[in-house]
Amino acid sequence: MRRIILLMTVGAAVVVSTLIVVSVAGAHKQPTAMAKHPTRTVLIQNFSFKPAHITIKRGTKVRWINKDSAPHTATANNGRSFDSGRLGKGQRYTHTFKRTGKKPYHCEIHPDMRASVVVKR
Ligand SMILES: [Cu+2]
Repeated sequence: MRRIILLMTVGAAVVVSTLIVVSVAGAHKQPTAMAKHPTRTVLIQNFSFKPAHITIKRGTKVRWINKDSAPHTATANNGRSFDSGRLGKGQRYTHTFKRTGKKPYHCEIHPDMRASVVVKR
């Protein structure tokens, strides 16, 4: 009889500790991962940005890829929002747009190369 009581006690202890472990593990579960920021690609090709004008949602990443042999930059006209620096052939630059508004930009090396990103909410 004593042995049965002992077994039941041990059994109950195992059940209780299992419940505690499960609930603690559950509390530590991460919420489902948020969707990654979408990415838009702008090619720099034949001395122009393609597409030259894009409209994106706030939080979108824009990736410029230089397809030309000539070096180019993607530089915000205001000189500080973003600046790729000199991109050689095949090089890329990514910027995440966090603020709304129209962001005109150009190539520092070829100032005739003009384009813009419009960021919406
Ligand atoms: Cu250029």
